[in-house]
Order: sequence, then structure tokens, then C-alpha cells
Amino acid sequence: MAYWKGVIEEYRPYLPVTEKTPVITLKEGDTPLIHARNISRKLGNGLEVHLKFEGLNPTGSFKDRGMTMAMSKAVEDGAKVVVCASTGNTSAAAAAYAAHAGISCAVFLPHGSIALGKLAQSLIYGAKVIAIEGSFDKALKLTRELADKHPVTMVNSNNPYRIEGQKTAAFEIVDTIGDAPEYHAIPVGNAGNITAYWKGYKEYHQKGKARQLPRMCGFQAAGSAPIVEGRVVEDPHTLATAIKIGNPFSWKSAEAARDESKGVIEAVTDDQILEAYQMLAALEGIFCEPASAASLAGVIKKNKEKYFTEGKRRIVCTLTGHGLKDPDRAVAVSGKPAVVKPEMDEILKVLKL
Ligand code: AN7
Repeated sequence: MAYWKGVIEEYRPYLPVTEKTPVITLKEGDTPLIHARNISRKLGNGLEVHLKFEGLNPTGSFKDRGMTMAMSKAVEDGAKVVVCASTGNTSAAAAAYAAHAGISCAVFLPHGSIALGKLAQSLIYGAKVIAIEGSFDKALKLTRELADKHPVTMVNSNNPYRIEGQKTAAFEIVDTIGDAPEYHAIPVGNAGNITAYWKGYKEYHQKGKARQLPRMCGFQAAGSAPIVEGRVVEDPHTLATAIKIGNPFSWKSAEAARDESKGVIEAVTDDQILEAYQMLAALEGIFCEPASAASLAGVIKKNKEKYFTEGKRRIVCTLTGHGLKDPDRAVAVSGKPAVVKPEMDEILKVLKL
């Protein structure tokens, strides 16, 4: 059996690459679509929930799909330095793919708002890590100013190649289930991914690979929900640090995805996010980071409102990043382990055996 070659080689006809493009890949993509039987049963109403677990990409998030494209095109264009602002996952991917390409990388992170695993990644991959004393939105603005005036290539989702790479996740879903699902639920931060999935679904539909299009259901964290509130949020807050973004770059295209697909973009609270986060781990054995669980949190919320009414109701939830990115949160919500003396009696007492 041929092994997976990464999203550029697997989906070359759908991507803006030529034979001159050097393919920088860590074999991203080919992530599993997992039927969440226990959660589906719990939700009732005949819903069928499938989880696209993007945490199993090479750097542990969906950002790798976009970064293989952005980095390959940057190298094709002769770039020597790439830069990005990030809530942690884009920077991890940029740092890794830059290392693989043999070029330099600088990342701008909101100081104190980055999950530990993500910070560790940018550092160990050898990026210049700059912690800005301010929000992600400030870091993004500074990165754009820098890229306007200096010979560096920006690899945030203003870089159109990022969206091109990320749309391949929609292709994989259709290739797996034979059509688009009826609904697609996804966390929304800077809003590039909902834009990318919608583009991917539409392209596959136009090519006749999918018979239908899903309703796109995007979910922001309640303290950080500019699209839902229709205004820039100056001081966003949420424990889902990946989506703590008050002025998303792809705002307009996210609204277009919502409206064209007749979907929704709504908010979920941190408590709802944590409930879904723990359900995914305890009921399905899938450990994603808190921001990723916003997709399932939104599905639970909308199911209570009886939103899912179409005949067949397959829902794909994108789980955008791996739980190990943010080990502090997992420990904080789980309580401490039982510490016992090295004696069987003590162990049996704890186990109530
Ligand atoms: C786990 O890394 O914006 O709506 O700088 O890391 O496409 O921004 C991360 C975003 C969802 C939101 N889930 O996706 C960054 C960054 C996780 C994320 C999102 C992010 P977009």
C-alpha cells in the first residue's frame, strides 16, 4: 500500500502549486474521522457525530495543513524568514515547517496567554520567540507592520496559501464518508479554518465529488465572540486561549460561509467548552485542547434548541488541536491523583476493592 505523501501531493490538482514548487511537508493530513458512538447516543435524536481529530497532525493541530502550503510557496518565492503572530498553534506549525525547510522563523505570542505545550514547541523548533505584552490582536497588528516594511514573509491566514492547505480537511471528510455531512461544527478564532472548510466543500461539490453541502456551524468562546456580537472585542477573555481573538482576520469570509451554507456562528461559554472537553476524553477516549471542544459544545447547545432537523443528521466536529498542548488545563479540571504509601492495603482502599 502506498503511504500518505502529505496534503500537497495527495490533493495537488486542487492546490496552487506547480512542478517548480518545492514541497515542504511533514506528512500532515490523513487524520482520522472517528464515529463518536457514546456521545451520539447521549445526544439522542438520531444524531450521528463524527470527530475529525486534527490533533493527530505532525505538530498537533490543523495548522500543519496550511503551513505545508505557506512554507512551500514561501521557499519557492525565495523567502529567508517567515513570521507570524499566534495564540500558539500557528507558531508551533510555522516553527516546525521553517526548521524542516531550513529557513528562519520569528513568532509573536501574547505574553501569558499561550498554553505550555505550544510555547515549548516554538522554542524547541528553534524559532525566535517574542512574547508581546498585549493581546493576540496587538501581536497580529505588529506582525503586519513588520511584514509591510521588512523582507519577511507572513504566514498568518492573511497568507492565502494557508487557507488553500486547510481546505484539504474538507476533502478528506468527503473522501471518507462519500459525501459532505449535513452539518459541520468548528471552533472560530481568527476565522481562517471555517473559511477554508467552506471553500473545500464548495470545490468538491462543484467537481461532483460531493452531492450536498453542509451547514457550517461556527462557535466562538463567549468572552471572545466578535462575530457573534458584531463588534471588535478589545479585551477578549476565555480559557480556550487558542481562540482568544477579538478582531478576527477572516471575519467577512466566515460570515459568508455561515450565510451561504445557511448555518450559524454562535457563542459557547467556558463552562460549556469544559464540559464538552471532558466528555470527549471520558466518553470517547479523545483528548483535544479546550478550544477544540467548542465545536462539540456548540453541537450540544444547538441540539438542546432542536436545531438539527434535516432528515439525515450527520455532524462532523473538527477537533482542531491535541489535548497535550495544554496539560495544565487537563490537570486543573481533573483533580489530583490519589497519593498512597507503597502498600497493597492502601491501594485496595482507594480502589474500593
Ligand atoms: C486549537 O494559532 O489563531 O478560526 O494563532 O489553535 O482558523 O483561527 C489558532 C486558532 C481553533 C481557530 N482551534 O481557528 C493561532 C490561532 C485551535 C486553534 C482555532 C485555533 P481559526
